[in-house]
Amino acid sequence: QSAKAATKLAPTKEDYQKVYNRIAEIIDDADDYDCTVFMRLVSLPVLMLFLLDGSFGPVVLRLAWHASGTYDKTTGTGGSNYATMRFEPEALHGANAGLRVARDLMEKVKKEFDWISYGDLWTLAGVAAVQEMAGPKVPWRPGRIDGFAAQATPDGRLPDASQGAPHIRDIFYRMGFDDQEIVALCGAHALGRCHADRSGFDGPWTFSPTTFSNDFYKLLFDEKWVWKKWGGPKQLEDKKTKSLMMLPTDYVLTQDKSFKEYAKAYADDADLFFKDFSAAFSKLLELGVPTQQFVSSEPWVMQTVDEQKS
Ligand code: CCH
Repeated sequence: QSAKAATKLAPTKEDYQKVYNRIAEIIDDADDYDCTVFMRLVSLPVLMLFLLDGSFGPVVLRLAWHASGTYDKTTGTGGSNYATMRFEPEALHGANAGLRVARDLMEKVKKEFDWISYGDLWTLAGVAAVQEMAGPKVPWRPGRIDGFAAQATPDGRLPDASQGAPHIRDIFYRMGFDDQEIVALCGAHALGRCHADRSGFDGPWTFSPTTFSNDFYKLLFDEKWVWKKWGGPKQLEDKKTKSLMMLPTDYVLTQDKSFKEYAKAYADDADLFFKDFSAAFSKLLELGVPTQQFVSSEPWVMQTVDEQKS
């Protein structure tokens, strides 16, 4: 009895690896998933979305980012600690449109591993999404606690894609990032796509939206980008195939002198991008978490599903 209670109090790295594995299963193998369980877990429209997007990885990664990117270093509020996106009105903030899909998927994991906090679960899911989609290892450690609705953050802390360099700097400097880290983080747009019914924007950034790569930067420089003629918000499309998109904030990475220098370096060197993305993303996921809450002094490196097979 007491040994069991002790395990419950202090889950080990192996326990978190089990959670990681379950997340990986859900984001990668939905088509292998027992359909009846799956249908109870998500609705038919969500299942359709999976089939369209090919993976839940990108939307789960976006959940981890939006749960963390509310941090304000001046007041010490926001960030991943309290998982306040569970509460309204934060859940309904425009920037979080569509993330219900990801939160509902994670709810299934939470039911199976009820000892994990939502903040740890969502950030670990971001790590699993990056690693399972062939990205770099992202050091991560648990320790976030569940908070209350009163700790939810005001609207407007996440970036607005229709704006320019001053806005991006305002938002990311507030979190404590510099230009290099901003550019590295935005490379996550190699993954996933915009959904007209969520953000108003439409389309993927790359031809391989379920594989982590530096293609986002390569395409930014290699393709000719023109404003898309359509009724939706201002976005760019590649002149050649018209099948890819860039947000105004993405395009700014090639226009602003300081951003451009880093974007070019990442277009030329995938290893450098992987290294810098890993460091910046790991930092992002810890924003707002008091150091003494972490269970380990050093972040852990979780194993991919493939590594565990060999
Ligand atoms: Fe992002 N992002 N993002 N983004 N994002 C969108 C989708 C994804 C901005 C705007 C948007 C980061 C930075 C920024 C992902 C990861 C990151 C969408 C479309 C918009 C709009 C949402 C939709 O319609 O579904 C802006 C603006 C910025 C910075 O200025 C950062 C940082 C990260 C992660 C580290 C991922 C992944 C997606 C794809 C989601 C999906 O469902 O496919």
